[in-house]
Amino acid sequence: MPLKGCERRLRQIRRPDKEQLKDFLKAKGATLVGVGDVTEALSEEISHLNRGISIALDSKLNATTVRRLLNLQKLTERYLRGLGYRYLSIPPDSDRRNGTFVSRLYELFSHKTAATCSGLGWIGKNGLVINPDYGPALSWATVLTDAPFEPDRPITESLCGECDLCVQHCPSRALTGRTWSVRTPYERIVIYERCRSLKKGIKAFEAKPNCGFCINICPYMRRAKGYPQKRESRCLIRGVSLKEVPL
Ligand code: B12
Ligand code: SF4
Ligand code: SF4
Repeated sequence: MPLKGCERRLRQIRRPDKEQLKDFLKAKGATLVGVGDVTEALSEEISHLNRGISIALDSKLNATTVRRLLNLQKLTERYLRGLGYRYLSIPPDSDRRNGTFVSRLYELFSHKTAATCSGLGWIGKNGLVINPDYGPALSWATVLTDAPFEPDRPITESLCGECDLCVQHCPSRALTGRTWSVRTPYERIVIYERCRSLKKGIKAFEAKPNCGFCINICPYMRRAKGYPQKRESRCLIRGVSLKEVPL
Protein backbone atom coordinates (compact mmCIF):
# COMPACT_ATOMS: atom_id res chain seq x y z
CA MET A 1 0.00 0.00 0.00
CA PRO A 2 1.46 3.46 -0.91
CA LEU A 3 2.56 5.74 1.97
CA LYS A 4 0.65 8.99 2.57
CA GLY A 5 2.67 12.24 2.34
CA CYS A 6 3.18 12.79 6.08
CA GLU A 7 4.00 9.14 6.76
CA ARG A 8 6.60 9.21 4.02
CA ARG A 9 8.06 12.35 5.57
CA LEU A 10 8.16 10.78 9.04
CA ARG A 11 10.10 7.86 7.66
CA GLN A 12 12.67 10.19 6.13
CA ILE A 13 13.32 12.05 9.40
CA ARG A 14 16.32 10.81 11.37
CA ARG A 15 17.24 11.98 14.85
CA PRO A 16 19.68 14.87 14.78
CA ASP A 17 23.03 14.29 16.48
CA LYS A 18 24.19 17.46 18.26
CA GLU A 19 27.76 16.37 18.90
CA GLN A 20 28.17 15.19 15.32
CA LEU A 21 27.00 18.59 14.03
CA LYS A 22 29.30 20.46 16.46
CA ASP A 23 32.33 18.39 15.46
CA PHE A 24 31.52 18.84 11.79
CA LEU A 25 31.20 22.66 12.02
CA LYS A 26 34.35 22.95 14.13
CA ALA A 27 36.22 20.88 11.56
CA LYS A 28 34.98 23.42 9.00
CA GLY A 29 36.43 26.31 11.00
CA ALA A 30 33.83 27.31 13.62
CA THR A 31 35.40 28.43 16.91
CA LEU A 32 32.34 27.65 19.05
CA VAL A 33 29.07 25.87 18.38
CA GLY A 34 26.17 25.40 20.80
CA VAL A 35 22.51 24.45 20.69
CA GLY A 36 20.00 26.30 22.85
CA ASP A 37 16.35 26.03 23.71
CA VAL A 38 15.19 29.47 22.51
CA THR A 39 11.44 28.95 23.01
CA GLU A 40 11.04 31.98 25.30
CA ALA A 41 12.58 34.39 22.83
CA LEU A 42 10.59 33.47 19.70
CA SER A 43 7.85 35.55 18.14
CA GLU A 44 4.61 33.87 17.07
CA GLU A 45 5.50 33.43 13.40
CA ILE A 46 8.64 31.39 14.13
CA SER A 47 7.59 29.69 17.38
CA HIS A 48 8.00 26.22 15.82
CA LEU A 49 11.77 26.80 15.34
CA ASN A 50 12.62 26.45 19.01
CA ARG A 51 16.24 25.31 18.82
CA GLY A 52 18.93 27.89 18.09
CA ILE A 53 22.23 26.64 16.71
CA SER A 54 24.70 29.30 17.76
CA ILE A 55 27.94 29.57 15.77
CA ALA A 56 30.88 31.83 16.63
CA LEU A 57 34.12 32.81 14.95
CA ASP A 58 37.08 34.22 16.79
CA SER A 59 37.47 37.22 14.47
CA LYS A 60 36.16 40.72 13.80
CA LEU A 61 32.92 41.09 11.88
CA ASN A 62 34.39 42.07 8.51
CA ALA A 63 33.55 40.85 5.01
CA THR A 64 35.70 37.71 5.33
CA THR A 65 34.17 36.76 8.67
CA VAL A 66 30.66 37.28 7.32
CA ARG A 67 31.46 35.05 4.33
CA ARG A 68 32.82 32.32 6.60
CA LEU A 69 29.80 32.51 8.92
CA LEU A 70 27.41 32.35 5.95
CA ASN A 71 29.25 29.26 4.74
CA LEU A 72 28.93 27.59 8.16
CA GLN A 73 25.23 28.42 8.14
CA LYS A 74 24.86 26.83 4.69
CA LEU A 75 26.57 23.64 5.91
CA THR A 76 24.21 23.56 8.90
CA GLU A 77 21.20 24.03 6.62
CA ARG A 78 22.38 21.18 4.43
CA TYR A 79 22.74 18.90 7.46
CA LEU A 80 19.22 19.75 8.71
CA ARG A 81 17.68 19.47 5.25
CA GLY A 82 19.26 16.06 4.84
CA LEU A 83 17.47 14.90 8.00
CA GLY A 84 14.15 16.43 6.94
CA TYR A 85 13.92 19.34 9.41
CA ARG A 86 13.01 22.99 8.90
CA TYR A 87 15.37 25.90 9.53
CA LEU A 88 15.81 29.66 9.29
CA SER A 89 19.26 31.26 9.19
CA ILE A 90 19.63 34.70 10.76
CA PRO A 91 22.43 36.37 8.80
CA PRO A 92 25.39 37.78 10.74
CA ASP A 93 25.40 41.15 8.96
CA SER A 94 21.68 41.68 8.46
CA ASP A 95 21.64 45.33 9.53
CA ARG A 96 23.85 46.31 6.62
CA ARG A 97 21.53 45.05 3.89
CA ASN A 98 19.10 47.93 4.01
CA GLY A 99 15.76 47.40 2.33
CA THR A 100 16.21 43.67 1.70
CA PHE A 101 14.13 40.88 3.22
CA VAL A 102 17.04 39.61 5.34
CA SER A 103 17.57 43.10 6.76
CA ARG A 104 14.34 42.54 8.71
CA LEU A 105 15.47 39.23 10.20
CA TYR A 106 17.79 40.60 12.85
CA GLU A 107 14.82 42.18 14.56
CA LEU A 108 13.18 38.77 14.53
CA PHE A 109 15.96 37.11 16.50
CA SER A 110 19.15 38.23 18.23
CA HIS A 111 22.38 36.21 17.96
CA LYS A 112 23.06 37.12 21.58
CA THR A 113 19.96 35.20 22.68
CA ALA A 114 21.06 32.03 20.90
CA ALA A 115 24.52 32.36 22.45
CA THR A 116 23.33 32.62 26.08
CA CYS A 117 20.68 29.92 25.60
CA SER A 118 23.43 27.64 24.22
CA GLY A 119 25.64 28.28 27.25
CA LEU A 120 28.34 30.01 25.20
CA GLY A 121 28.39 33.27 27.15
CA TRP A 122 26.53 35.96 29.10
CA ILE A 123 25.67 39.56 28.25
CA GLY A 124 28.42 41.77 29.68
CA LYS A 125 28.15 45.35 30.92
CA ASN A 126 29.27 46.31 27.41
CA GLY A 127 26.08 44.73 26.03
CA LEU A 128 28.03 42.04 24.17
CA VAL A 129 28.19 38.28 24.59
CA ILE A 130 31.18 37.43 26.78
CA ASN A 131 32.56 33.94 26.40
CA PRO A 132 34.77 32.88 29.33
CA ASP A 133 37.57 31.71 27.00
CA TYR A 134 37.39 34.27 24.18
CA GLY A 135 35.78 37.30 25.82
CA PRO A 136 33.59 39.56 23.63
CA ALA A 137 35.74 39.33 20.48
CA LEU A 138 33.55 36.81 18.69
CA SER A 139 31.28 37.22 15.68
CA TRP A 140 28.03 35.30 15.76
CA ALA A 141 25.51 33.62 13.47
CA THR A 142 22.38 31.62 14.27
CA VAL A 143 20.37 28.90 12.57
CA LEU A 144 16.92 28.33 14.06
CA THR A 145 15.41 24.88 13.56
CA ASP A 146 12.62 22.53 14.59
CA ALA A 147 15.08 19.62 14.89
CA PRO A 148 14.59 18.17 18.41
CA PHE A 149 18.19 18.57 19.61
CA GLU A 150 18.90 18.06 23.30
CA PRO A 151 19.74 21.66 24.30
CA ASP A 152 22.99 22.68 26.01
CA ARG A 153 22.79 24.18 29.49
CA PRO A 154 22.06 27.93 29.23
CA ILE A 155 23.93 30.74 31.01
CA THR A 156 21.35 32.84 32.82
CA GLU A 157 23.38 35.36 34.85
CA SER A 158 26.22 37.77 34.15
CA LEU A 159 29.70 36.80 35.34
CA CYS A 160 31.13 40.34 35.07
CA GLY A 161 31.08 40.63 38.86
CA GLU A 162 32.55 43.85 40.23
CA CYS A 163 34.35 44.73 37.00
CA ASP A 164 33.08 47.80 35.17
CA LEU A 165 36.08 48.76 33.04
CA CYS A 166 34.04 49.02 29.84
CA VAL A 167 31.53 51.32 31.56
CA GLN A 168 34.26 53.59 32.95
CA HIS A 169 36.12 53.91 29.66
CA CYS A 170 33.40 54.04 27.00
CA PRO A 171 34.17 57.33 25.21
CA SER A 172 30.52 58.13 24.46
CA ARG A 173 29.21 57.19 27.91
CA ALA A 174 26.89 54.74 26.20
CA LEU A 175 27.05 52.01 28.85
CA THR A 176 24.60 52.26 31.75
CA GLY A 177 26.47 49.82 34.06
CA ARG A 178 23.45 47.56 34.55
CA THR A 179 24.00 43.86 35.10
CA TRP A 180 22.28 41.42 32.73
CA SER A 181 20.18 38.49 33.87
CA VAL A 182 17.81 36.28 31.91
CA ARG A 183 15.09 37.42 34.30
CA THR A 184 15.40 40.99 32.95
CA PRO A 185 16.97 40.32 29.54
CA TYR A 186 16.06 43.61 27.86
CA GLU A 187 17.17 46.06 30.55
CA ARG A 188 18.92 49.01 28.94
CA ILE A 189 22.61 48.18 29.06
CA VAL A 190 23.71 50.23 26.03
CA ILE A 191 22.39 53.61 24.93
CA TYR A 192 22.88 52.82 21.24
CA GLU A 193 22.23 56.38 20.00
CA ARG A 194 25.34 57.49 21.92
CA CYS A 195 27.40 54.59 20.65
CA ARG A 196 26.31 55.31 17.07
CA SER A 197 26.83 59.05 17.25
CA LEU A 198 30.43 58.75 18.45
CA LYS A 199 31.86 57.94 15.04
CA LYS A 200 30.56 61.08 13.39
CA GLY A 201 33.48 63.22 12.33
CA ILE A 202 36.17 60.80 13.54
CA LYS A 203 38.27 59.69 10.60
CA ALA A 204 39.65 56.55 12.21
CA PHE A 205 36.12 55.13 12.47
CA GLU A 206 35.15 55.63 8.85
CA ALA A 207 33.75 52.36 7.45
CA LYS A 208 33.58 50.92 10.98
CA PRO A 209 30.31 50.62 12.88
CA ASN A 210 31.94 52.20 15.95
CA CYS A 211 35.04 52.27 18.13
CA GLY A 212 34.86 48.79 19.74
CA PHE A 213 36.89 49.92 22.76
CA CYS A 214 34.44 48.08 25.04
CA ILE A 215 35.70 44.88 23.38
CA ASN A 216 39.40 45.62 23.66
CA ILE A 217 39.30 46.67 27.29
CA CYS A 218 37.44 43.61 28.60
CA PRO A 219 39.74 41.45 30.79
CA TYR A 220 38.23 38.30 29.28
CA MET A 221 39.35 39.52 25.87
CA ARG A 222 42.78 40.69 27.02
CA ARG A 223 43.52 37.40 28.77
CA ALA A 224 42.47 35.49 25.67
CA LYS A 225 44.66 37.59 23.36
CA GLY A 226 47.62 37.96 25.70
CA TYR A 227 47.21 41.67 26.35
CA PRO A 228 48.98 43.91 27.08
CA GLN A 229 52.14 42.25 25.76
CA LYS A 230 51.08 41.64 22.16
CA ARG A 231 49.08 44.67 21.19
CA GLU A 232 48.12 48.06 22.41
CA SER A 233 44.87 49.82 21.85
CA ARG A 234 44.16 53.44 22.56
CA CYS A 235 40.88 55.09 23.32
CA LEU A 236 40.89 57.82 20.70
CA ILE A 237 38.67 60.22 22.58
CA ARG A 238 40.17 60.11 26.01
CA GLY A 239 43.68 58.92 25.21
CA VAL A 240 43.57 55.93 27.55
CA SER A 241 46.14 53.24 26.85
CA LEU A 242 45.24 49.66 27.71
CA LYS A 243 48.67 49.27 29.27
CA GLU A 244 47.50 51.66 31.98
CA VAL A 245 44.31 49.74 32.71
CA PRO A 246 44.67 46.87 35.21
CA LEU A 247 43.34 43.44 34.31
C1 B12 B 1 21.83 46.62 15.06
C2 B12 B 1 23.15 46.16 15.63
C3 B12 B 1 24.01 47.14 16.14
C4 B12 B 1 23.63 48.62 16.26
C5 B12 B 1 22.62 48.91 17.36
C6 B12 B 1 22.41 47.80 18.31
C7 B12 B 1 20.95 47.76 18.76
N1 B12 B 1 20.57 46.75 19.49
O1 B12 B 1 20.16 48.61 18.40
C8 B12 B 1 24.99 49.34 16.52
C9 B12 B 1 25.48 49.91 15.19
C10 B12 B 1 25.01 50.46 17.56
C11 B12 B 1 25.85 48.17 16.94
C12 B12 B 1 27.06 48.35 17.57
C13 B12 B 1 27.91 47.32 17.84
N2 B12 B 1 27.78 46.05 17.44
CO1 B12 B 1 26.16 45.29 16.71
N3 B12 B 1 24.69 44.40 15.99
C14 B12 B 1 23.50 44.78 15.63
C15 B12 B 1 22.66 43.59 15.16
C16 B12 B 1 22.61 43.58 13.63
C17 B12 B 1 21.24 43.54 15.75
C18 B12 B 1 21.17 43.73 17.26
C19 B12 B 1 19.73 43.90 17.70
O2 B12 B 1 19.16 44.95 17.56
N4 B12 B 1 19.09 42.85 18.29
C20 B12 B 1 17.76 42.91 18.85
C21 B12 B 1 17.83 43.28 20.36
C22 B12 B 1 16.43 43.29 20.97
O3 B12 B 1 18.54 42.25 21.03
P1 B12 B 1 20.03 42.47 21.52
O4 B12 B 1 20.17 43.75 22.20
O5 B12 B 1 20.91 42.17 20.36
O6 B12 B 1 20.24 41.29 22.59
C23 B12 B 1 19.46 41.11 23.76
C24 B12 B 1 18.81 39.72 23.77
O7 B12 B 1 19.71 38.80 23.14
C25 B12 B 1 18.68 39.46 25.28
N5 B12 B 1 18.91 38.08 25.68
C26 B12 B 1 20.10 37.47 25.87
N6 B12 B 1 19.92 36.21 26.23
C27 B12 B 1 18.58 35.99 26.28
C28 B12 B 1 17.87 34.84 26.61
C29 B12 B 1 16.48 34.89 26.57
C30 B12 B 1 15.68 33.66 26.91
C31 B12 B 1 15.79 36.10 26.21
C32 B12 B 1 14.30 36.16 26.16
C33 B12 B 1 16.55 37.24 25.86
C34 B12 B 1 17.92 37.17 25.92
O8 B12 B 1 19.74 40.22 25.91
C35 B12 B 1 20.40 41.03 24.96
C36 B12 B 1 20.76 42.37 25.57
O9 B12 B 1 19.57 43.03 25.99
C37 B12 B 1 23.48 42.37 15.71
C38 B12 B 1 23.39 41.11 14.85
C39 B12 B 1 22.20 40.26 15.29
N7 B12 B 1 21.39 39.84 14.35
O10 B12 B 1 22.03 39.94 16.48
C40 B12 B 1 24.90 42.94 15.80
C41 B12 B 1 25.79 42.51 16.96
C42 B12 B 1 24.99 42.51 18.22
N8 B12 B 1 26.80 43.57 17.01
C43 B12 B 1 27.98 43.15 17.27
C44 B12 B 1 29.12 44.00 17.44
C45 B12 B 1 30.47 43.31 17.48
C46 B12 B 1 28.97 45.39 17.55
C47 B12 B 1 30.05 46.44 17.84
C48 B12 B 1 31.24 46.02 18.69
C49 B12 B 1 30.52 47.07 16.51
C50 B12 B 1 31.79 46.64 15.95
N9 B12 B 1 32.81 47.43 16.21
O11 B12 B 1 31.83 45.64 15.29
C51 B12 B 1 29.25 47.53 18.52
C52 B12 B 1 29.17 47.29 20.05
C53 B12 B 1 28.39 48.27 20.81
C54 B12 B 1 27.91 47.65 22.09
N10 B12 B 1 28.64 47.90 23.18
O12 B12 B 1 26.93 46.91 22.09
C55 B12 B 1 28.02 41.63 17.44
C56 B12 B 1 28.12 41.27 18.91
C57 B12 B 1 29.20 40.27 19.23
C58 B12 B 1 29.16 39.93 20.70
N11 B12 B 1 30.28 39.44 21.23
O13 B12 B 1 28.16 40.06 21.38
C59 B12 B 1 26.67 41.20 16.75
C60 B12 B 1 25.98 39.97 17.39
C61 B12 B 1 26.97 40.92 15.27
C62 B12 B 1 27.55 39.54 15.02
N12 B12 B 1 27.06 38.86 14.00
O14 B12 B 1 28.43 39.06 15.68
N13 B12 B 1 25.29 46.98 16.60
S1 SF4 C 1 31.67 50.68 20.69
FE1 SF4 C 1 32.78 52.41 21.67
S2 SF4 C 1 31.19 53.99 21.94
FE2 SF4 C 1 30.11 52.08 21.53
S3 SF4 C 1 29.64 51.21 23.56
FE3 SF4 C 1 31.62 50.33 22.92
S4 SF4 C 1 33.18 51.70 23.77
FE4 SF4 C 1 31.24 52.79 23.84
S1 SF4 D 1 35.00 44.91 30.82
FE1 SF4 D 1 34.36 43.97 32.74
S2 SF4 D 1 32.25 44.71 33.04
FE2 SF4 D 1 32.78 45.06 30.89
S3 SF4 D 1 32.01 43.24 29.85
FE3 SF4 D 1 34.19 42.85 30.33
S4 SF4 D 1 34.09 41.77 32.34
FE4 SF4 D 1 32.10 42.72 32.03
